[in-house]
Amino acid sequence: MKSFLSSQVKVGVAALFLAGAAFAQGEPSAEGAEVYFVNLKDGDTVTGPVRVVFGLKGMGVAPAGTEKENTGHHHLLINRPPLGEGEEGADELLYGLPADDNHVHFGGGQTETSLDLPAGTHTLQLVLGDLNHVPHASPVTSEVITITVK
Ligand SMILES: [Cu+2]
Repeated sequence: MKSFLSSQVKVGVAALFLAGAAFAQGEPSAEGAEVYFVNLKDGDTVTGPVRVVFGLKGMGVAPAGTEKENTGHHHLLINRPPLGEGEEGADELLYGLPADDNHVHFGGGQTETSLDLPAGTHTLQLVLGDLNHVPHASPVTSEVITITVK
């Protein structure tokens, strides 16, 4: 009997741990929220500099650090595997997006940008992040598009 109880306790602890891991993710997203490219689509060929306009439905844009439900700021993943995939994918979801050439933050609440991309093909994905730059739970992401710069 004693060992039965102790295994019940272990299951309880494991469940608590999993719940804790879930809390480490970003703020909740609004159901049905969508982020998308307004002026680009998969397969487009463009000339640089590349203007990229960010669209968002079902949530609002707010500068980084703003504590307000159902808001976030835009991030652009450039030449990266889709959010949550690849080597640092799990960390992106749990701890937030790094800031580097492949993860660009628009923490001021910007809704468009202009990119100086070299000629060739590039992938782009939009990801909404919460006040702490962590993707929402569930993440609000666009499709990954591939564009060619002439
Ligand atoms: Cu950010």
